[in-house]
Amino acid sequence: MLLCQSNRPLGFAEIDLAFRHDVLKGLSIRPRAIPARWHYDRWGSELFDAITTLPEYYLTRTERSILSKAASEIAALTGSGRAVVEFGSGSSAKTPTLLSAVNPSAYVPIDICTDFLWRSIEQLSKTFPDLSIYPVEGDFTGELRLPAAIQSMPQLGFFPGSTIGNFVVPAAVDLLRSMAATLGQGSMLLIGIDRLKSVDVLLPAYDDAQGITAAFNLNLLHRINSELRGSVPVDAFRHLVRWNDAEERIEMHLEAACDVRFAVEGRPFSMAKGETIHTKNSLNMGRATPACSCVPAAGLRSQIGPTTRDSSQ
Ligand code: SAH
Ligand code: AVI
Repeated sequence: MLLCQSNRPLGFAEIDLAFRHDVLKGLSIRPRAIPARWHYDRWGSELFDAITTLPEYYLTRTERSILSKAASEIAALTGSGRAVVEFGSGSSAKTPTLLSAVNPSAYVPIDICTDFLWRSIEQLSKTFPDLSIYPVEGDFTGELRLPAAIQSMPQLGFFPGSTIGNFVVPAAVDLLRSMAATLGQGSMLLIGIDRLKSVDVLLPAYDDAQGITAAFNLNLLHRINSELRGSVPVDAFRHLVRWNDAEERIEMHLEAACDVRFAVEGRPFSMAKGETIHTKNSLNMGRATPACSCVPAAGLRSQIGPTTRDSSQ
């Protein structure tokens, strides 16, 4: 965990246009690559939720345990009464631990997956019936305008899940700058970042025995077919996970198992057997990945961290 000090949301139509743009561009460039954020339609979010409970995916249980252990340390630094703004809230599964510790004045979950966002806050409002919740549907890679009701409140950004690891270093710095701009002067940001560990632990975390992560990755192709008039032969692709030693990162790809031809939004594409679409990076805090250096580079001041080690990390 790192705790540091420190528009306009995209609507439905703009998110659709951004998806179309990123897919058409990503299939045209070499190497082919589509940003990781498009994994999260409703089904992708359900699958990610299933991933968080897999024995191989240690990140969620480890981060939960660190949050519980560090709760009073975090609360002492933040004080109470801040509005908690969560970037990429998903199922908000880790949020109750933080909310209970910091006694917030409001909660603002931000997510690109609208369906999931609303379902999650329904659950959360049962646990915290007196808490004001202001959901924001949008893409956190740009500066967002937060709800007027919280603008006069001191804010605490929350960015768990090692989602920052999905961004290579220059993009991670830009992302933190945007988040700082979204939160405004005097805010704090709590970031959860995974530590570098053995490849024998990392690879299965992204290539589990039950094939849930494979389904999560392949779902991107189903999404292209249903939302962008695609004819991608999904069965002709396989989930491929690689350790990139030079960049010290896990990479997720979709590999063509044979020569394929398909169309997306009326545009023809062909891929030769073995060609891949790069769909995600997961970088950890390690030697070649100075995740901590992103914090000062983005103009933020580090307060604590990297903090707690957990025996299961
Ligand atoms: N915070 C949760 C969920 C992490 S999964 C946890 O720690 O378990 C990543 C979440 O971020 C997903 O819910 C996804 O929909 C969301 N997300 C990914 N990229 C995003 C973006 N660019 N803008 C907004 N939300 C994004
Ligand atoms: C939330 N997040 C940053 C996950 C990760 O570890 O990269 C997403 C994920 N995708 C597949 N497995 C996990």
